[in-house]
This record gives sequence, structure tokens and C-alpha cells, in this order.
Amino acid sequence: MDLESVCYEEKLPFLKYLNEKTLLYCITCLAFAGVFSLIWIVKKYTFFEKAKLARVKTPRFPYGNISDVINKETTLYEVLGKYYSRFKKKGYDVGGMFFFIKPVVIIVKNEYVRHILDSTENFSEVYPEQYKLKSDMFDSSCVKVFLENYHVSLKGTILESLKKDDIHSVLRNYLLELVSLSFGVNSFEIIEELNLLLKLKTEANFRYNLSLCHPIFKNKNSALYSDFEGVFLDIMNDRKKNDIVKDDFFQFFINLFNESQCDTKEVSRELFNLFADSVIYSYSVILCSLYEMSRNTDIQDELIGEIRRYNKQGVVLNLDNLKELEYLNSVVFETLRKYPPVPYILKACQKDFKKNNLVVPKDTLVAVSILGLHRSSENYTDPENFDPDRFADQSDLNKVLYIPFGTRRQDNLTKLVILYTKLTLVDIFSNLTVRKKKDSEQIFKFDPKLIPLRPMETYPFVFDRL
Ligand SMILES: *[C@@H]1O[C@H](CO)[C@@H](O)[C@H](O)[C@H]1NC(C)=O
Ligand SMILES: *[C@@H]1O[C@H](CO)[C@@H](O)[C@H](O)[C@H]1NC(C)=O
Ligand SMILES: *[C@@H]1O[C@H](CO)[C@@H](O)[C@H](O)[C@H]1NC(C)=O
Ligand SMILES: *[C@@H]1O[C@H](CO)[C@@H](O)[C@H](O)[C@H]1NC(C)=O
Ligand SMILES: *[C@@H]1O[C@H](CO)[C@@H](O)[C@H](O)[C@H]1NC(C)=O
Ligand SMILES: *[C@@H]1O[C@H](CO)[C@@H](O)[C@H](O)[C@H]1NC(C)=O
Ligand SMILES: CC(=O)N[C@H]1CO[C@H](CO)[C@@H](O)[C@@H]1O
Repeated sequence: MDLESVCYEEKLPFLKYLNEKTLLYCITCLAFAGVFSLIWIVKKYTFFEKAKLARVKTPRFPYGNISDVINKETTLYEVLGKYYSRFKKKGYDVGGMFFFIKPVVIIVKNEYVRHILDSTENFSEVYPEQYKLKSDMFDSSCVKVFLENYHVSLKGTILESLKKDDIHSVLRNYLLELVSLSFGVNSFEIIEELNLLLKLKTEANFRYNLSLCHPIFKNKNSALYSDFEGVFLDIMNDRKKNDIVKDDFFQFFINLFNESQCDTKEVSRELFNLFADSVIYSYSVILCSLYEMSRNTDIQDELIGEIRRYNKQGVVLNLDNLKELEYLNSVVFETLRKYPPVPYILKACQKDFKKNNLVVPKDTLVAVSILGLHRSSENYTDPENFDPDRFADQSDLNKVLYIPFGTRRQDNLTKLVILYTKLTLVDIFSNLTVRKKKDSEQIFKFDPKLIPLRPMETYPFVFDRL
């Protein structure tokens, strides 16, 4: 055997088994497969022409119109918001775009948005995950008890930590403590599971992107949730055995479980999802409001003035006297408008969605851009401007599409995030002012690596003593 034939054999050994005919046969098959895929893709990408709906610029295989999102240059909610306002400006009721090869109909007309928000029938949730249990923890005493405990053990602690560390890590730890206190869980005992859950709920990966197009890619995390079910059962049995009746959110869920006879799997899942979402959303809302305070000193001054007057009364903070802080309330509501923690809703049509002369075929995704709605000039003059006075009169809220958490009801999650945010802001602005570090080039930007709306942790906050 000479050298040449050795090399030849090493490189393409399978050629031994092929004769010319089979090779030709294979090539023909591949060519046909290629042509058919091409036709299939083109057919997919002409969805909106067939449905007679407008769409954004020509999509490109394989990412459709979200290549910038996949390349981490921008976030999905900014893209949806941009397209929403583009369609709105042109006066369209709906408009189309593609996630990969999946057509997505962006809903623009308010009437249709309302319909999609209100109807659970005919649509399945893709994002965000919805809570199922029915019962209002703000009607029970556990929130009152939490505030009493908070006053004793946590109030003021964030100030000490801020002297030593930067706001981002301080806030992460503080929120974990605050939320744990209210739920009545010892976060140190389950910190690993909690961190994993927080990571799963925030960090976007390619699988997450794919799951937007098809539920088959969804991460089920059954192992993690069965760990949480174990934690739930342990605490429940422990309390039963030792006759402990605590008035915390955990007990609220134990009672819920007892009354409704739903299984522990579901209850513990909802409990820990509520825990994680509370931490995730509060973190984002607090950072966004600090950012706005750092660039609007007059608003910050007014807020600090209100908090000082409140502190002078020397009252122990509770749900009722917290309501007296009206300007704080407006600041939080304006933050939730400009930076809605749930920036978009994605649902899949399970049946043809027909309304007036609109027909959206079954299996299509429909998207509502909450960021777009909240920043549309239709109901908010100068929407990019941060102006808490818009919310001086809360009764207007029912008329506009104000849905920072993706639902029109003020549910527990909404109320909890607002409560945690207020507690933290009162604490910070009792003693500190916030500003941006001088001469820093860093700007405020959303983090394109994360699923929920959240600023990058690079904005240089500086806190000064009052
Ligand atoms: C759900 O779809 C059916 C059939 O298409 C329709 O009759 C019904 O009104 C729809 N329900 C809602 C809430 O839109
Ligand atoms: C939270 O409260 C609302 C009512 O305000 C209720 O509909 C919802 O089911 C509650 N969720 C939980 C988990 O208790
Ligand atoms: C899509 O995946 C990339 C990582 O591959 C990630 O950075 C990006 O944020 C994801 N986009 C969404 C909307 O999840
Ligand atoms: C559940 O309810 C029953 C009767 O109402 C009560 O005896 C039991 O202690 C309750 N269990 C828990 C865990 O609260
Ligand atoms: C604006 O307000 C009108 C009436 O108050 C309401 O019908 C409409 O849905 C609102 N639009 C948005 C985007 O909130
Ligand atoms: C913060 O301010 C309050 C009231 O103004 C004061 O009682 C408290 O000691 C201050 N806390 C710190 C840590 O400086
Ligand atoms: C946001 C985004 O990726 N938009 C894209 C939509 O599709 C056209 C054509 O591929 C791109 O040019 C856009 O960038």
C-alpha cells in the first residue's frame, strides 16, 4: 500500500461502501430535502401575507425578527415595545413579526388587548406564568404580623449594609431576608434551592427562547419543585406536631391547602413561585425607582420631605398609616408604569381568534406589549418623562390600560411587591439621598441576558447622608 492510498482511506473511509449510484441517489435526496425545507420556510414566512395582516421588515432565517435579541444586543420587551409603537403610529389594529419561524401577532387595538387580558378561555399562557389559587392574604392578619416583625428585626438594617457594600448586592440580600421574614421561612436552610429557582426564573438561555415558540422546550423543573414540596411538607408537619400556629404567609398557604384540598405539589409550587417573583420584581422596581430619583432631584426632595414628616410623627409603620405616604405611592406607581415588571404578555391561540374583521388562526402566538402600552402617548402626556403626579388621582387607573403585572386585578403579588418596595424606599430615604457617581460614563440600560425587566447592575449609584 502506498502513502497516498492510506491517506485517502483514512480521510473518507465510508467512500469504500459507496458506489456512484448510491452517491447520486443521496445527493438527489438531500437536494429535494433542501428544496422542500426552503419551500416550507418561505411558506411559514408568508403567514402574514396570507392572513392579510401587516408585519415588520422581512424576517430572516433562522431567527425571524429577533436576531438582535438572540445576539443579546437588546431585550425582547424593547423589541415588542418598539414594534407596538410603530404599528400604533400607522394606525394598525394588530401587526406581525416572527420569533424564529413562529408568527407572532402584536395586539395594538385597546379593545383586543382587553379581550386577551380578560379571557382565559381559548388562549393558553406562555408568559408570564399565572397564579391559580384563589384567596387574598391581604384580608388575613399575616401582613399585619409581618409588619410588626419587620419593625423589630429588619427596619434600618439596609442603611448599615449600604455603608459597606454596593447597592446591588445589599439589595439582593436584603430582599431575600425581607421576603423570608414575611413568608416565615428560614432562607438559609433552603438557600440553594431558592437561588436555583431565582436563576431559572431570570436567566434567559437558548432553550428559553425556543420555549417561546413551542411549549415542548419549556423547562419543567420537576425535581426542583419536588424539593420545594418536601420543604413545604416538612414545615407543615413540624408545625402540626409541635402545635405551632404562626401568623405568616407560610401558614396562610397551609390553611389554603387545608381548606381547598388541593395537593401539596400545587400549593408549594405557588408558594415558592410567589416568593421568587416577589424578590425578582421588587429588586427591579426598587432599582428603577432609585435610578429615577438619582436623576430627578426635585422629585427625590419631595419624597424625602414626605418621609421626614411621616417619621416625625413617630408612628409604628402599618398598612393603614403607610397609605398616608401619598407621594411615595405615586412614585411607586409611576415606576411601575415606566418599568412594568411584567413587560409583555404572550399567549397562544387555542382556537381561531375572531373579532370584528380580525382573524388570527389557531396556534398563532399573540403578544401584548405592556411596556409599549405604558409608554404610549395616547393616555400619558410626555410618556418618557418620569412624573409621579400623573398618579395623584388613582381613580383614573381603571380607565387606562395600566397593567404592570400583566393582570388588571390587584392581586397578592402586585400588593406584595408594592409593599416591599415601599418599605425599602422609606428606609433608604429616611437617612440617605441617592445620586449618580460624577463623571461616570455608565448609562442606565436593561439587561439583555435576563428574562424579566431589570436594569444592568452597572449604573453607579452613590448614597450620601442626609
Ligand atoms: C372561544 O371560542 C369559541 C369558538 O371559536 C367562541 O364561540 C367563544 O366566544 C370564544 N370565547 C371567548 C371568551 O372569546
Ligand atoms: C391573591 O389575591 C387575589 C385577590 O386579591 C386572589 O384572587 C388570588 O387568588 C390570591 N392568590 C393567592 C396565591 O393567594
Ligand atoms: C435568547 O437567548 C440568549 C442566549 O442564547 C439570551 O441572551 C437572550 O436574552 C434570550 N432572549 C430571550 C428573550 O430570552
Ligand atoms: C386542617 O383542618 C382541620 C379541621 O378543620 C384541623 O383539625 C387541622 O389541624 C388543620 N390542619 C392544619 C395543618 O392546619
Ligand atoms: C386611554 O384611555 C381611554 C379612555 O380613558 C381608554 O379607552 C384606552 O384604553 C386607554 N388607552 C391606553 C393605551 O391605556
Ligand atoms: C435614620 O434616621 C432616623 C430618623 O431620622 C434615625 O432615628 C436613625 O437613627 C437613623 N438611622 C441611621 C442608621 O442613621
Ligand atoms: C429586532 C430584529 O431583530 N428585527 C429584525 C426583523 O427582521 C429583519 C430582517 O431579518 C431584521 O433586519 C431586523 O433586524
